[in-house]
Amino acid sequence: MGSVIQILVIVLQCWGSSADIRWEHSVLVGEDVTLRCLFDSHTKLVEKSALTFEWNVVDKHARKSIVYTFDGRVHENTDGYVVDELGLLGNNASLQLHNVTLRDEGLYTCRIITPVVHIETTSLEVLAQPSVSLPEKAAMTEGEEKSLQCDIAGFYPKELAVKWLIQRGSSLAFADVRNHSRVCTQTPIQNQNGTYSTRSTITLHSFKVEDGGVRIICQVDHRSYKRTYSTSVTLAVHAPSQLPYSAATLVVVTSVLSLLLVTSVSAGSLLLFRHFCKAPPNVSQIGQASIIHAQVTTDLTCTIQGATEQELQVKWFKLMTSADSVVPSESADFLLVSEDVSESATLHSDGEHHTTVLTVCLTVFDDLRKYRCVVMWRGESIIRETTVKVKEKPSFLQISSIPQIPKVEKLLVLCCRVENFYPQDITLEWSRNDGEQVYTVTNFGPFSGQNRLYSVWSKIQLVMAREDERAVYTCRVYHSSFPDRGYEDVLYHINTQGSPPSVMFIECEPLCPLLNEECSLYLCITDFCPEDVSVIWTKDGEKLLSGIFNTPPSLNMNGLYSMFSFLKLTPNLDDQGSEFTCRVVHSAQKEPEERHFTLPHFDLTNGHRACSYSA
Ligand SMILES: *[C@@H]1O[C@H](CO)[C@@H](O)[C@H](O)[C@H]1NC(C)=O
Ligand SMILES: *[C@@H]1O[C@H](CO)[C@@H](O)[C@H](O)[C@H]1NC(C)=O
Ligand SMILES: *[C@@H]1O[C@H](CO)[C@@H](O)[C@H](O)[C@H]1NC(C)=O
Ligand SMILES: *[C@@H]1O[C@H](CO)[C@@H](O)[C@H](O)[C@H]1NC(C)=O
Ligand SMILES: CC(=O)N[C@H]1CO[C@H](CO)[C@@H](O)[C@@H]1O
Repeated sequence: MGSVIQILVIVLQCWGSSADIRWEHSVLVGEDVTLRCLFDSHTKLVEKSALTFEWNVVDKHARKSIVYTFDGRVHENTDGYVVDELGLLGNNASLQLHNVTLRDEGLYTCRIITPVVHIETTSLEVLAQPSVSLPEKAAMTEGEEKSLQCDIAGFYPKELAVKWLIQRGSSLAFADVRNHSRVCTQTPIQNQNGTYSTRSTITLHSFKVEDGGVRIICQVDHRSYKRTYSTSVTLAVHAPSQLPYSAATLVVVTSVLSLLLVTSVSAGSLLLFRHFCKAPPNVSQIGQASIIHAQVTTDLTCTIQGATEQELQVKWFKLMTSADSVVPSESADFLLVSEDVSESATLHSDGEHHTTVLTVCLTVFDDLRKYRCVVMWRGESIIRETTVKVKEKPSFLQISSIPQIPKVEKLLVLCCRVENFYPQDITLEWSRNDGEQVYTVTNFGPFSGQNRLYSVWSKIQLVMAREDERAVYTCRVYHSSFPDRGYEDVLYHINTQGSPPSVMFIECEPLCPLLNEECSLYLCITDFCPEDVSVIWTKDGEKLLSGIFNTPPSLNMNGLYSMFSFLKLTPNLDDQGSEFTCRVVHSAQKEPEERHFTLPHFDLTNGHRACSYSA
């Protein structure tokens, strides 16, 4: 058998004067492509009947299939592959593929016996260009945090790099922690159609109100692009309003506190540092945050003592199981594969004390993934391993009631909705007036939804007694994603009267409107119930009918509604000094509330800017 193969090979080599031509070709999904096969161009016009050839393809999974055979006539022809038979007479057996899909990727071989053997091979790479989207508009309040998402969908191959840039006037720089921003990019997730999608989030904080605005740029590098692709959004930074909420302040305070804590811990460890003789270095277990939230960058840390930096080499690995590969693999019992992720790690050294930090950004799909830190020292490997547990806080946590305004002696249904959390384990407890437990509870779920997240609803129903009129019902949600106490309370205040809205002041975006350029006036209306509210805009006493947009009232965690009302306008010179009024009418008010805004005069010498504010 062996000798037969050998002879065949020799024969092929003797005949195949032009054998083994190799090409490489990249094509985008949906395009057409022609794979070249031009045989024996010295002799013209072969007899079609004297011609035998085949086209075969070896795909990504090393499966070979024959897509076209011909010996005087077509024998086999898989749909979608075309060879122009007239072209054959011109020594052209090129294969045409229409509307290429990811499945078409592979190594294509054309093998012709005329009787001279001719082999021509094309490696076809199929690329899918991502669609990249950023929000159209973005605004944030000075002193608060703002996250922007860049969604990148439908690309192939998986490798893709996302970078964020921040542009202020003419200065342009990559976003980094020194510029008050954090970036978190997901590992790409495979879609059903074989392409990948990912999301990158930039979180901005401590931004200051500035003239001219800030542009936030999401930059994507992918094999399917000829050059780097960029898309951007303008960020408007507003001065803080008098809103009572200060969640952002809380976040800032906690991060400052944790920073202090980290600093003092590492200062403490420095004191422990000593010189010792050359025993293998001490390598700590891998340290990690007590709770790792999905989509938030987090550090895995390992400290090494008792070796110089030159003697050490540190590598980090992410361990993957076959479960990570969405493409069904023939060898399903695949061994653990490790991916070297040392690129995302840093090593800080202080004498013989070293800290290696791997920064990761995980999704719930990474839950229970193992990470390994390998310290190499004088030919020895010291290995530490950890398993990460990824949590996602519920994105929605509210009590809704039916009816919206409870009535004495009538049925009242309260539904506590906790949506999009991970992992599945969750406990809900109802209580009345801080203590009395409510036992007749119906739970729905947890049911699983998109992206591996879970949701649960919990319902109680009661006939409202007169003494219930000022009662507070609490739905306490216990979930491992909540730090510290391990639970969060959602409150429902029974209120048979309804709550009138708090009406803020009218604000303008941009802060200084420009002549003949669109701007928006907006009003924030908060904490009202029931949700019906009427908002009327007037200009110099005349009711306005167009340019008004009201956001649908959204339910807050306190059971009350909030909304924004916008008025879009393009001011011209006649509009200077006009008075805009917004009137808010709600059933729980004693009388309607009005807010006024006077359009300032344009300063024609200063870029037609109108600014009544002294910046
Ligand atoms: C060979 O045929 C293909 C179409 O089947 C055509 O696109 C190509 O130009 C031809 N090549 C030559 C050299 O004639
Ligand atoms: C290309 O193929 C896709 C999916 O196979 C199909 O939806 C689309 O209509 C095709 N386009 C053309 C131009 O044939
Ligand atoms: C594949 O699916 C993704 C998301 O489901 C979509 O964005 C993309 O356009 C699809 N691509 C193709 C080639 O069908
Ligand atoms: C490693 O730790 C052990 C126990 O804490 C200690 O006795 C030893 O001296 C340490 N070695 C080095 C090189 O720091
Ligand atoms: C946009 C911006 O402020 N970029 C700055 C980010 O930080 C680096 C280093 O401190 C500066 O060089 C950039 O100008």
